Amino acid sequence: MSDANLNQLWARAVLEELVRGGVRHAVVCPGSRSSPLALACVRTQGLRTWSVIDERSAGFFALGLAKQSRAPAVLVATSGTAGAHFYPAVIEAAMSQVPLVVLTADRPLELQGWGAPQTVPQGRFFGEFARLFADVGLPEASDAALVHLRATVARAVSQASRAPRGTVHLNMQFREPLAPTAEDFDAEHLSALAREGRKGAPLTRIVPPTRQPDPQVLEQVRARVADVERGVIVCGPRDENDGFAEAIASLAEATGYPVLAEATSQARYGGGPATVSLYDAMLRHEPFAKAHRPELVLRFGGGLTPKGPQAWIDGSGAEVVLFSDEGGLFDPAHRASRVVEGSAVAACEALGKGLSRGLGPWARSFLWAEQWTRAALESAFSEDPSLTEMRIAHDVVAALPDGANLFVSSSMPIRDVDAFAPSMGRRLRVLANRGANGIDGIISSALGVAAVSARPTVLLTGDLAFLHDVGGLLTARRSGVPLTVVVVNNDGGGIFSFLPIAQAEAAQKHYEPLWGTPHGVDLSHAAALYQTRFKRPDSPAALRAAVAEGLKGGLHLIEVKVAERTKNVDLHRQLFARMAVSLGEGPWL
Ligand SMILES: Cc1ncc(C[n+]2csc(CCOP(=O)(O)OP(=O)(O)O)c2C)c(N)n1
Repeated sequence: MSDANLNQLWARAVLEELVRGGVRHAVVCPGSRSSPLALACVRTQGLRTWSVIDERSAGFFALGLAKQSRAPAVLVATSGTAGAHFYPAVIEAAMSQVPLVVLTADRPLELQGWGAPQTVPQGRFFGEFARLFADVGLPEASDAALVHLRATVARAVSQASRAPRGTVHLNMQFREPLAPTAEDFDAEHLSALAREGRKGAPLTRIVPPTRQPDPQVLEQVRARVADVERGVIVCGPRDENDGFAEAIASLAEATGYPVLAEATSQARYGGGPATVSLYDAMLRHEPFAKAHRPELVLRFGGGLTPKGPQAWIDGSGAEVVLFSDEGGLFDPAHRASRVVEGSAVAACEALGKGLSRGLGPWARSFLWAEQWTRAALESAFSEDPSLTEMRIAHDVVAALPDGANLFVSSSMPIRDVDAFAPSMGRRLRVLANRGANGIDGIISSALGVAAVSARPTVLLTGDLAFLHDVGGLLTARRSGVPLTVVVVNNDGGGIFSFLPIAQAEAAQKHYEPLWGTPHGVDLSHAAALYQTRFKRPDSPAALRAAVAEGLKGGLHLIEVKVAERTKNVDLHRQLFARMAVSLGEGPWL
């Protein structure tokens, strides 16, 4: 299709370069100034365009798309405050290395700074959270301008996709006409390079160095591993879909080290025989924790969600080696004596070379503890059929089929999945927004994951996180993407009941209005507003049935009302204690 006007040509060049740079999904928010970009999105081959009304939801939806597909997604907003609503998603993307390309449409230079409507300074909207910002200037029908535009876009998408991945922001000015009305403009004299770029390839392909870990350092670490029997492998949050579970399983077999696998590490569900999931409970047993202090810790991914096990590692006095795919320094306690950058999978392969220790008494002691704590957990659940927050986390995970995706909101749901939903043979992809631990954009993020996955996706969320992004249900309804949302409704922020603020005498009368924040919202009304199928199960069997129904397709909201928040704290303590007690008095090794 030929370009009706210069804006069309300009916007087409941008989207062509993005697709040639690897972008496959565009999330477009409605607006007038962004019309050339919106039209270019739907007209560009190889790009799927999603329409999202609320820019904050759009930002997180794009984050979910990119998190799941591991490829950059593009976001389009009109001028004014619109693009600013991408900010929280941009922050999460920066903190968890997710590639995004933001395009904000802007008024032309002559309208800026003089009170024109919907005109605000949009340069560097996202401050240090953007890996690159460029104001690409006004459309111009010249070779120099178009080739520069194409090169700038090619550079931007490459910047978003190279380590450390994150957001790039291009601000794009457009004069009228914004609609595709025919207009005379001098395109005939343009070179083929300016008009079409390099068909099938970006104008400039920037090839970053392959990020292989340093072989010499790996050899030094490998030598330490060969010397030390009391080592552990610790896997924190990591989204990559690159055979990590298999690589870790082989490393465990080679080193004889147990694998403490966080729920969102992609090494727990479908992990190998050395997988330890219930470490939170077992490390609460002080004599057990003391007897199992490691001498060497091989850490992968981010820090562990539960504080206790992370503190156990940090306080163990062990030599800690941190493997960081993209250079992120997840070590606030400064315990790592080395940080080895580059592919974690490649590191695992190199570290295991020539070693074949197998799972001996040291690893088996952890695995034995895993069995006992698991038996205690299961027997507690079989004795009491009430739907506690821990039980919901456990049962939702257990209800998922092989290959399913689970998105989990921050605060108690992620902690409960980590603590009470042990590994199983089925492989699951478990994701959470743990870059900044926000409770914002959760429905939209999960929906983005679902949108690019052929497998079913379930979201497990707290009620405040749900209400924070309830507009995400609008995105869900309009997109037709299947999603099952399970809300643990404790009528407010349950996590705060575990913190000292809940006990502070001087803050008592302010606790509920400022921290507990009960809302009394009947979630069935949200389901009615967004035309979502709704269930409110009151038993584990009913919950499993509701999840099974959701997995068949469509948009489902499942609300589980749970015990009051203070009681939840006691229930957690009791279950943790019961699991820890199952380890007996030792000696274990
Ligand atoms: C955007 C954002 N605002 C505020 C917070 C602080 N915060 C952490 S947990 C939490 C409460 C979450 O409540 P809910 O989603 O119901 O989960 P629960 O704690 O009950 O499990 C809040 C407000 C945050 N993490 N992110």
